Amino acid sequence: MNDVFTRAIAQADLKGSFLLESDLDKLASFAKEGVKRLDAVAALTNNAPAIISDAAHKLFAEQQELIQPGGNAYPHRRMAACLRDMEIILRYVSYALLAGDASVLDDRCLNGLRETYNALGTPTQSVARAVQLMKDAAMVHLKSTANVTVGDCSSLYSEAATYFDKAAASIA
Ligand code: PEB
Repeated sequence: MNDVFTRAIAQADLKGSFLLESDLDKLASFAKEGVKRLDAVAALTNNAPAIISDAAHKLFAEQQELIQPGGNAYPHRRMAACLRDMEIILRYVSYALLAGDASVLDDRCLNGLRETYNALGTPTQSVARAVQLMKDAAMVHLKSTANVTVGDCSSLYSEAATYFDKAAASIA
């Protein structure tokens, strides 16, 4: 598992070099913007139940066959597994956003996940759609200015979006 610091070190070490000034500039900006990042991670963490239930309601409204007999989210045991999976994916997205690096999401969550779903008979397109719907719900909370100092967080929004997109693309 990497974060922006360990990744910079690994890349410099591969070349046997000190960190370049440009590397240090990037790390300085990561540190300077750190409070924004922590606020963004807190927005995902504190609103996780709302993000998951909002996305799940939309998914099951769009794809009602999932919750009917024979559907992959029927009966309650499978519904519970589905909501749990959404929570796991959101949790790893929040870790990636904290680290500023997708490796924790890749290595501990997405690696082999599509194959797992294929083996379970869980429709991968539906899981990918659930992730996209979580992204939409998460963006509303990320962009909320309640209880935070208002600033320019556009690069954090797009970074967070890339983690959701990566998860959806790797499952679909
Ligand atoms: C991945 N999901 C399920 C299983 C596993 C995962 C390993 C099988 C074992 C179990 O049931 O616990 N586990 C999960 C994950 C990690 C992990 C992400 C990452 C570290 O360790 N069904 C739907 C929806 C979708 C869904 C489309 C969006 O109709 C999910 C939610 N996952 C779903 C369901 C099951 C499951 C298991 C329904 C149960 C399938 C079954 O038992 O038939």
